[in-house]
Amino acid sequence: MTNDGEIVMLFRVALTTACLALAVSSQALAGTADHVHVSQAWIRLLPGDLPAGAYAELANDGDAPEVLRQVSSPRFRHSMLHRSRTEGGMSRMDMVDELVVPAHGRVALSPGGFHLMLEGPVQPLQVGEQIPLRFEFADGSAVTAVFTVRPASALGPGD
Ligand SMILES: [Cu+2]
Repeated sequence: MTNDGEIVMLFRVALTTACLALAVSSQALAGTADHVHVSQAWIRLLPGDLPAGAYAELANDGDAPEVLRQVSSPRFRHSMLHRSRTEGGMSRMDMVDELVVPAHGRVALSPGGFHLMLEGPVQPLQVGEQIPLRFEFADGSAVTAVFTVRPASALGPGD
């Protein structure tokens, strides 16, 4: 004897399970940017209310380019992507909308080039502190890296 109600019920359970699996896998896709590795990460602490520059090396070991769209930190009210350039002997900075980390390539955030500009610290920073910065990419993935606070005289991550 067939029980139609039971079959419908089983079908519903299967459908719910399929939906759950789909939700979980899309969440995994939008999760950690596993292909992007951040190293040599440091922040140059400037006196007073001056914004701090943040520098690092981004490496992408994936087969597709990763497009950096946004950076944020719980320690700063504003985090921006900038690019320095020299124009008529003057150093200038432009806002940048995105930064492409090529497939199997790397990009340096460095003084004088692409860099992050951190403004409005929630509380004063101390040299030696470790500050988390979250990098968000166009595909919805993100990666958090820890930056070491270095003095204004620092030239690199550990000079
Ligand atoms: Cu800047």
